[in-house]
Amino acid sequence: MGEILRGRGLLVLLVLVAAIAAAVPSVASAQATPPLPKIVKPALPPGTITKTYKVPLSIKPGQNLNLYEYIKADQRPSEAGWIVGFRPDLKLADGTTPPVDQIHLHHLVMLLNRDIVVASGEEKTHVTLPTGFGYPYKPTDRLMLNHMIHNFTANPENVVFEYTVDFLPASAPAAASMIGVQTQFVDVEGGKAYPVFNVKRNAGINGRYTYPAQASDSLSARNRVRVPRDGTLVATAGHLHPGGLYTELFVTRGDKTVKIFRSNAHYYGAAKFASWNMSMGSTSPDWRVAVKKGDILSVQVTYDTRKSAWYESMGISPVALSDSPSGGPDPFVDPSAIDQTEVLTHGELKENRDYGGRKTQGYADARKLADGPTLAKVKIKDFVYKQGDLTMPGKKGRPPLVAQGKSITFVNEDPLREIFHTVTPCKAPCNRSSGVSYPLADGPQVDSGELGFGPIGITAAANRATWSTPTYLKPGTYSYFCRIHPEMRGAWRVKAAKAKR
Ligand SMILES: [Cu+2]
Repeated sequence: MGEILRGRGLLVLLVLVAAIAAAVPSVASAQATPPLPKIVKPALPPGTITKTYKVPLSIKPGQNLNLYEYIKADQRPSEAGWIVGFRPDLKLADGTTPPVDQIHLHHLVMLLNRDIVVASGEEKTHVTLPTGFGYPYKPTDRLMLNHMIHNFTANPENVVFEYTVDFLPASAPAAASMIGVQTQFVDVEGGKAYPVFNVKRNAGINGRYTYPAQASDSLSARNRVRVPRDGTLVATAGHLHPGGLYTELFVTRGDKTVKIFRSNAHYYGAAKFASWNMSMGSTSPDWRVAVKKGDILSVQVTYDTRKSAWYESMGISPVALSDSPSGGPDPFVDPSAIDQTEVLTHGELKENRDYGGRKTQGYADARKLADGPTLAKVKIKDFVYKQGDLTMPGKKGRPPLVAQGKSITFVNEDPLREIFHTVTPCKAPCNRSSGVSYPLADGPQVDSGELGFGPIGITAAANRATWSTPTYLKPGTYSYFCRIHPEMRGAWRVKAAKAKR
């Protein structure tokens, strides 16, 4: 993605992304979840310095953009050495942590020169390499942050990306015996700058959908990475989105494939499978897998599809590969010698706990409202659906009508390169409070996509401003929300064709 970078300093690249992870459901589930693993942190080498750096960022109302910027000299270690640990966080300017349903960290990726070092999302998995391994670092390296911070509100915000680094200076005696690692970025949508795919409700088998294995385009093999040298894999943890159950990492040599780690999403609280309130299982400090140049690493991810569709989902298992072989079992000789124990890097985060779904006076039940006007077009402007918005009193709030067999076209008239909106059906009345699990995409399986524009291939934008409802919908009142701004709710109504009089 370096080619698209321009300018100096703060680089506002319009890659937009989208996210949404937030649009998720509130659903208790009887399905058994894996037991919660222990929180384990490898010992830090003697002489390691732990320091938190702050990168202030201004975000626009409703922003959901994929942006890049250089980390300045005073925002990073000033001497050469080894990065052995990394913990991301996002704060408001006053030092408090915003609730995830208001300011949401869709993803952040640290790039050292052209290599991804670490990546995280709202689950904020910590990276601590096994003792003795580190990412080599020099102050002259180019260090960049790729972040997508999603502002669910219509207000501008000043936020601070905070990252804490465990850093072993090259001058420390322990540095002499360190072994370098590089991250192999194994991603189900590898090679895409905005690597997402959609999960339809009820897709897969028995409410579980595994991507790309069950996708019709699974032969594209974007989920593979060739190991560049003989070495040892020393750490991995999965990244997925709400609704995700686990990622699985494999290694293939010749015609043999061995699973080397499964990273489960460990959900907390009542909204299981439907929120960011989870921690990802990571490898234990003694996990090692010896690999050879030319081996293929691949990943797949499994989502629960019983309650909701999951738009713009991810499945990634970045894995640290040592610079030189440093031991570990050969997976093709003795796969049972690979330690499959999962550990957690942190527990429940309080900012992920507001599931939403509470009763509120804020929204009408559109099923009980009188008919609005028959319209061919509904504008979306200033974060409001101009006819049938559930927050609008009086006639403006009544659902617009469309005759069965016809369409209503929604048109985004907010700034199309900055503010994307969606029309995403949710089960009526869809009038409860917003949170990390509400609303869900649990209505008819249609979706507008993100109405707006951005660079093709690196953006979440649909690259159109309009979307028309399908003509096959049966008579009824259809409620919907915006996946980018879940407090935006609306409805339209399909009327049965009249019998001739
Ligand atoms: Cu919106």
